[in-house]
Amino acid sequence: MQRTRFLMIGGFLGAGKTTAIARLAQHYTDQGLRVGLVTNDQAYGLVDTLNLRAQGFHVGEVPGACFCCKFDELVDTAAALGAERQPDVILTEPVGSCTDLMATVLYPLRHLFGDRYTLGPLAVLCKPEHGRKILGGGTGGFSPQAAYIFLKQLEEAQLIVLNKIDRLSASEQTELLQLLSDRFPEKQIIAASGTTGQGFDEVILALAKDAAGSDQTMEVDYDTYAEGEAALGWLNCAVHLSSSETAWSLDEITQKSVESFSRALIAAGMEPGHIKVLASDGAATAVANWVSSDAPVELSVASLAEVKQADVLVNARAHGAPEEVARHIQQSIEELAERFGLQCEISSVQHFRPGRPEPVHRYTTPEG
Ligand SMILES: Nc1nc2c(ncn2[C@@H]2O[C@H](COP(=O)(O)OP(=O)(O)O)[C@@H](O)[C@H]2O)c(=O)[nH]1
Ligand SMILES: [Mg+2]
Repeated sequence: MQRTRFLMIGGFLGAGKTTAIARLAQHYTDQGLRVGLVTNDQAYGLVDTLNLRAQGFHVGEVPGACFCCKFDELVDTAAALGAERQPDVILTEPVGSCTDLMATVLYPLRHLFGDRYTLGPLAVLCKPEHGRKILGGGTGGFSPQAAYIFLKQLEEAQLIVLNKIDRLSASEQTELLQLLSDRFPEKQIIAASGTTGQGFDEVILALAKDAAGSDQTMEVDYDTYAEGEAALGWLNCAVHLSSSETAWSLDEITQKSVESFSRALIAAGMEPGHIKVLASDGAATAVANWVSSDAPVELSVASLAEVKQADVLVNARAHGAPEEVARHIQQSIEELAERFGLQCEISSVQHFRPGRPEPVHRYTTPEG
């Protein structure tokens, strides 16, 4: 049996993983390969899954906890992608607050399911918005424990991709590359943009190589890791917006909703990891994102649709208490709806701090 290439693209919340995975999936599809994707999050009702499916990809999801805590579900979800025909490539996106993926997912996968999968190098995207501050010795507006996770993700990478270079000046790019190579002198580092495709030829070449071997897995202080995750508030909810008379721009409302969240969270001093909203009337889809207090809100998928109703999915991860994240976001969406004369029904609200990671497997060497 031909084995499936298993690739994992990690990186912090909002680093550009979903965008990069969509680009890579399109590349492999254009090569005539069959591609499957797996998304992952601590919550249920994932913007990423719907976003990638709306782009026509074959997507499975592992919601409710990180891959390491749901290893068996990851294996089952990857297998289910091959129910009709085995994929040539599976691209996986771990939740952006997760680290220690070599020891808890990739080594166990190779050891236990090496007959099914060949592993590419673990690629980790460096998010420039927080990278400059955290690599420079700060915490980027997060707790020191959350900054610890950011750095551990890069430390275990077999390939580092400095992402979003299209929005960096030449001097910012040079500074970030220097900070990365000073800290990780042994690693391959590629400057790229998931949006424009710059640098992706090099990323694709690197992903085609075998994963570099190492004798030991990275040391991780699980108390610090757990505190870092618990310092983040998670909010997912579904909202139905409707109007009885006039149609409205789905893109404008999607963008404005994230802008209103950003104003509320900035006023409350809560740094965003990633705030994302996907809105759909069933036919057209719009997605807007906000990834850092000093970055603008972006409409990453435009629908160009005028609608009278839409289902809106909100996934918010920010530094602070989950009840506060939930309160600010619910209040903002209600105010926005009122301002635009829309009816607003909020449902499926979940808010929580991620629990302590309890990996199913943790290998201390590649073999066990
Ligand atoms: N300018 C720019 N924006 C990007 C790039 N990659 C992702 N983004 C934006 O960053 C935000 C978060 O991207 P996403 O792929 O959802 O990040 P994830 O949380 O790591 O999956 C979205 O607004 C994307 O459009 C990039 O290379 N350049
Ligand atoms: Mg994502």
